[in-house]
Amino acid sequence: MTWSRSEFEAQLRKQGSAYHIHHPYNVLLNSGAATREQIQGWVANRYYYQISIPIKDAAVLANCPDRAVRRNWVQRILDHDGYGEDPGGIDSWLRLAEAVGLERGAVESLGQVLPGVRFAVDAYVNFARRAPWQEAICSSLTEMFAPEIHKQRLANWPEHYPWIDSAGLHYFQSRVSLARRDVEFGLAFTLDHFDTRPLQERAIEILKFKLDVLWQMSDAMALRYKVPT
Ligand code: AHQ
Repeated sequence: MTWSRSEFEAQLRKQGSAYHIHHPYNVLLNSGAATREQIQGWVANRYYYQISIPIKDAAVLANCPDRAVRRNWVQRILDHDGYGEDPGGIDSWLRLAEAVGLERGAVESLGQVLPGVRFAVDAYVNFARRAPWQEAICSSLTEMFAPEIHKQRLANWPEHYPWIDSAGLHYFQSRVSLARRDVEFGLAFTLDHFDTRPLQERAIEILKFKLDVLWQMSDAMALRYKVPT
């Protein structure tokens, strides 16, 4: 029996209980108890995710013959790589890196990126390369839960980590509205495209895969930076 549109959306949103906002690493970061090393390790490792997003989105475009979808999706690459005067999200992440006491060059060298982080991120990029482009669009829907995690950082980090220059938090601020904009398109597309019960179940499976990508990244970092899980 095919889920109604609202039931399908509810089933997607229900997966939020597995979002990495609930991972002990994220809980620690927002509790104020994270050490400088745990924060620096997280920023240096997450950089690999950030530089991989435009590659992932370019893979979606490369597989997508639908001009209207490409016109919307291409914006995501510009959001990260920058466009014109806007240096973009990857540059903002490097500003975050400097704000937490890391050297730009050291972060760009990827020298601290853990195998488990690299493999999880590469699994996401390779999924976007290999899967039908409609499935890759669906996999971005972990962003349904992203505004909350960015707002949480903006609310907690300045109070808990006064040593972090608040200008470095600009990336989180920018993502609150960009994630909402991304989800507006991605969710509507997913609700339209996955229109039989088997396809709807597949969409849930895809979302669970991407939730595992994010969770695994935090697991790898928790092991290396001694965050109890
Ligand atoms: O900064 C993030 C970002 O640019 C994206 C793009 C999107 C995608 O295409 O999968 N997902 C995503 C996410 C970003 N930040 C993560 C965070 O916790 O800071 C959350 C992540 C996501 O929810 O998928």
